[in-house]
Amino acid sequence: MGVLSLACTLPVAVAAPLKVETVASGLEHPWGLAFIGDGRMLVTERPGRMRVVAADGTLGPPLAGLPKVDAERQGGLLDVITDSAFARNRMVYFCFSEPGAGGNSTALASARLSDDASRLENLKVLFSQQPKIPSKLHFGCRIVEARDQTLFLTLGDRYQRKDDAQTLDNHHGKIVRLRKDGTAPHDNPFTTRPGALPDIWSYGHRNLQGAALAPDGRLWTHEHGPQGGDEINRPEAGKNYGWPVITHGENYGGGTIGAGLTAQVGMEQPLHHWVPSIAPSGMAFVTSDRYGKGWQGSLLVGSLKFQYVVRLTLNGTTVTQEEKLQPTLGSRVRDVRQGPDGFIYLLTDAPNGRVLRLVP
Ligand SMILES: [Ca+2]
Repeated sequence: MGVLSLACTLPVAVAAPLKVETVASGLEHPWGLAFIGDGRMLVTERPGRMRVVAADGTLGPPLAGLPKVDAERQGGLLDVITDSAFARNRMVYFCFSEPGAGGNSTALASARLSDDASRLENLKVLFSQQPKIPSKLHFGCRIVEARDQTLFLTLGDRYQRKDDAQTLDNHHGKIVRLRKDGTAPHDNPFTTRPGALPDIWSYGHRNLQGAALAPDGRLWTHEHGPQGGDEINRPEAGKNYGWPVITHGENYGGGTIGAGLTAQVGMEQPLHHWVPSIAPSGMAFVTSDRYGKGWQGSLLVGSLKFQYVVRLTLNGTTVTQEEKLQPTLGSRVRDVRQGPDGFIYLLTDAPNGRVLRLVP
């Protein structure tokens, strides 16, 4: 299989041949995928549905008990994860664009999957991004459970409010860290700063549609740049990731953003960036041995724009090699997950979206 490196400064990798299996189809713009045991998975569909997909690919009916979502453009029902103790408590967390006074914003909810897996019970909205504004763009919306059982939620800048990403009195362009009841942990970085929202973990982000916990337990994310400048970051407590003051991208159609800076004191550089943009969505670390030793510890990132998956080889926080796994999958990649069986699963973003499995 021919494989090209995207960044000419990195070595070109040779990918092992991969077979792409279709596990399920008929999903309308699926966005998030979570495994619930016995080969079954929960899949969200952006218009506002969540279903159980059986191991053989059979789609269950839409689950009852979901909240109303504002499903226009990029908004709708987005990510879903299971609780680390799902086998015991059947709890799930999901995020969505929540309608309300002023427009909409990203919200995080918890619920229990009923014993017969037909509905969500005891729905609680744990968190709503503030403020709500009339925008159909940049919801962010990936959820990661950390090892201390707090939840990270990524929040987009909502496009027209990008300058908000630099101030701490709002949730635009932020990552927040929450307890499972929605409250802010006392050891969050800004809990004692006057005027700052206590749930903020990091700021200066644009639109984060990928987040994953590394094998060492650290949070990694990626975010869409404007035109060019998609980034990989390892967001740390209280740090400023620069948007929109610094970026390796430019305005759509050309022209600098702000002063056109790519670096500034007090702002973090990305660990990796892409020019041109790949439009990243979905992210997973490979920990299984299904793909051989060379893949273990790699970071996989889906590309909406180029319809492939990128595998990044890491040495600590340094990206040492980049390869694209499939020349093209024929569809935009929305989510990337490693299943409990060790295989990599993808969601494709399409009116007839699919669950795919990569098999060596
Ligand atoms: Ca940045």
